[in-house]
Amino acid sequence: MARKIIVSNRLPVKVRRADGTMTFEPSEGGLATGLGSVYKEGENIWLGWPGLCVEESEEQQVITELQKERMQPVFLTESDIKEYYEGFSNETLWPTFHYFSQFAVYEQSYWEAYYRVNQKFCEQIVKFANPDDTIWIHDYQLLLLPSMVRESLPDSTIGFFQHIPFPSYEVFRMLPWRKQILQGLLGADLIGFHTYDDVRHFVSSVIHLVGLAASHGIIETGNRSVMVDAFPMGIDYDKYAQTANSEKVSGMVQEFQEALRHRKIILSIDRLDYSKGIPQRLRAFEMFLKQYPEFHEQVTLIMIVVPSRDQVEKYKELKIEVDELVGRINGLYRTLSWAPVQYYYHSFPFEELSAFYRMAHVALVTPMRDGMNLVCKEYIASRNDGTGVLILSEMAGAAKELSEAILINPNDVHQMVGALQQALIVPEENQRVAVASMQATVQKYNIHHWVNLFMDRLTYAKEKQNALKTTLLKGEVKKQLINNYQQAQQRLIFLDYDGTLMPFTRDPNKTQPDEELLHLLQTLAAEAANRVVIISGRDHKTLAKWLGHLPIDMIAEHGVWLRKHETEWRMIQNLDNSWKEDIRPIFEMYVSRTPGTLLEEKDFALVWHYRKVDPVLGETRAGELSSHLNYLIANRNLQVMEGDKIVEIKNIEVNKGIAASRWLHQYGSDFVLAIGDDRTDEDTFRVMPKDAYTIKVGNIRSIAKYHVQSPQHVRELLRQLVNGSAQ
Ligand code: GDG
Repeated sequence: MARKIIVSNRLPVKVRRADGTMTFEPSEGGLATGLGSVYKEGENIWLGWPGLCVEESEEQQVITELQKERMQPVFLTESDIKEYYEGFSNETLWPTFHYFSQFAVYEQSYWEAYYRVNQKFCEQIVKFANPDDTIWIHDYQLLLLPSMVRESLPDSTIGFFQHIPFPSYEVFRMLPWRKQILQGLLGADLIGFHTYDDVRHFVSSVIHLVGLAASHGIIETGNRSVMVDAFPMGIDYDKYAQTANSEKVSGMVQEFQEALRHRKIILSIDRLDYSKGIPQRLRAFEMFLKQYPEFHEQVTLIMIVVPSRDQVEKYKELKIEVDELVGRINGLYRTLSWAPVQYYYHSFPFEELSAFYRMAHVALVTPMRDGMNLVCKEYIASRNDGTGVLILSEMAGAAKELSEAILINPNDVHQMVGALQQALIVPEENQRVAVASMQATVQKYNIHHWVNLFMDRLTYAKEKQNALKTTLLKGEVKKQLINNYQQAQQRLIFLDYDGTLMPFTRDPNKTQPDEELLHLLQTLAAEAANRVVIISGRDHKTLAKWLGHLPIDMIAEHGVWLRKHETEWRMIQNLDNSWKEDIRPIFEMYVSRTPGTLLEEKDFALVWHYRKVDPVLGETRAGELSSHLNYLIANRNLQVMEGDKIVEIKNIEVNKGIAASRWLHQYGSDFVLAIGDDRTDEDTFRVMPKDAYTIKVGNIRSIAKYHVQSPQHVRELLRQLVNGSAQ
């Protein structure tokens, strides 16, 4: 039976070692709760690092204990943790992805460790997974894992979710290992982020850095399509709402309020991290106290900072800065009976946290960047009396959903001061309206909703992929093809040129055939039973120059020009090309507006090539040009086509299918093979007899029966036909 495997850097468990014995305690984070419904069922498991470097002699005990909770450990050494986790994950990726590139460390040994540890995870997965399992990988520590797993388990269903932001392409491109990272992720079937902005940034990076095409959240990788979408993560709403209502928490609220003399509470909770904007928040509070002395002794800022990554230099510096700021504010404003900032540098048990949420009049959540931020959602869920004010940074993913909060820019200290003042005087009635609306959102889009939504979309992505898939030409099918070839008396072989026999180059004029290809075509065509037809969109003069000396037939310009090798070139019919005079200036205008593009003029077609320009600009202009042309060609016998980085206009009677049919009618054959990569080759495939072998290059979406990955694979197949062996 297909299983589900959750993979994350940390397992949801706290393993501790005291006096030589180890203790195991499940950790009750939101993700663990949400995914509980997934990994605790059937044979499913959660795989990750247990959070402790264990001796080899202890490993078996850890495995046995964790297996009871359906977890499988990946053991990491101290140097793995130092270089992969603290190093590459937290000193390279974390700052870059949170727009703190100036803090990013580019260290080759960190990258190597990151690669090595991702491989360790992969080895563990492969040990436990079956080929058709569903694997859900989490977060930025494991960006290379999807492709590594894909290589070992090509048919598995792989989902990936990133919990932190994906930065704009302009920031992401600064990483020396940017391309490997994107390629690592593209092994997944579904890639999820918290917000649509993250999706956009990721897709744009893929388009620019990997050179793949994407539309409507689908990236075409050649042999698979990868879905990318936004899945804003939620919290375990009921747990927060119920705990806030519990007697124990009510008792705590009363006790704490008395201790704080019933002052208004502003609450701030984060892990120690520069992305959370803690110093900026303190400065805003300091300015607020300065500007609004009437609030002195009236409000207390409870600031909880949970220790985190304290081995990393930047975090040590941040800790010192926060300590100093708190000291300064309290030093300036405190009185005998009032400390403006109640600062805690430790974490609290869950119920005390709930009490803080319940008693806070204002939650001050002002990260500089945050993938989502769950603290603000937990605050909203805990407001059991329906009051409360949320001040929320627009740089947090949560701001997209909680638009009734007071949204601020954390770089604008004056705006934050204004928001604090406003929050403290908002009438209760207005508070209730905003809180009710936000509660409805947080309740509906809770953690269970998030898990189900992601899993459903993952199933859908895989189904869609399978439905469109042509079969990869390999193994038995390939042997059969070669067999049929060998037994045939008369063979007809249609081969497209660019993208099929030759890989694309940035300059279409530089794709002349290499020696190997010429030799291969020569050998193939020399066999008496073979008729080899090159069927291309190129102009006939170029084809004649490059391939004219070979004993092959040629169809040029999608079927305008035909040449049987025994005869001269001739045109398919009397076509009109007077339209070119009207249309050429439009193409010229696009060339003049878009440096790097060029106009190719064929006898009965005009082509605009944009392979060398920024891919997004190219697509945009191509769309403009196509609609411009489509408007002009109404009632004319012309057709506009968007191909691989080209826009082409040509006579409608011309297509590769019509041309290929002539050969099919004229030459009887008991073996027909057609190979092509382009949209225009679909016309060829369409007219082929039922028992023909039709092969698409580089993409699985096609009406062809089979696909191969690249021109290299086409050549390999042709070589095997010539040599009569399947490898
Ligand atoms: C990453 C992304 C994204 C905090 N103090 C205590 C305590 N906490 C709990 C909170 C909350 C969690 O820690 C913090 O979650 P956040 O979402 O706010 O932030 P990150 O840790 O940075 O998480 C973030 C998240 O992943 C999920 O995708 O939202 O953007 O950076 O649940 O309640 N819990 C207890 N005591 C504390 O003192 N018990």
